[in-house]
Amino acid sequence: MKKLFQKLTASFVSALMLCSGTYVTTEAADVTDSGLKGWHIYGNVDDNEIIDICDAVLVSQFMTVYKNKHGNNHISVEAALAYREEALEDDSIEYYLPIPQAADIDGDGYITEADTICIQNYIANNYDKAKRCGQPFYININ
Ligand SMILES: [Ca+2]
Ligand SMILES: [Ca+2]
Repeated sequence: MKKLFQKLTASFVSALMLCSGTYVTTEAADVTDSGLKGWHIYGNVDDNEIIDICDAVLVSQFMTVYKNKHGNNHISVEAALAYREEALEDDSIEYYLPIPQAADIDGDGYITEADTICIQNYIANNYDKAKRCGQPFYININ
């Protein structure tokens, strides 16, 4: 188990290199206020076609940036939504979650390291430890 975690961590770190700069895609940039409404998939936080390591990296980077700005990384989904609104108004904010609700995979109302671990488990086919990752959900707001 420890070995698996180390392996996951190692691949996660190398994915940091792979994903940095690529997560801010036109798809993500096109997400507008109304882009929240509709079906989404837990874990697919950047709202592209797949759940991959880039989603976990984006959540981690968002948590780091949020902590630097606000002094804590106990980020509620509501706080991430507010930050998203801010980011859509301010082009200088690079790291935000296009679909914040999709990042709260364990359903505790907060976006934490535990959620990124769920994504990593999902990618590694450890579905029993992936919580809601991969499950669809509907956002009924404008
Ligand atoms: Ca994705
Ligand atoms: Ca959570």
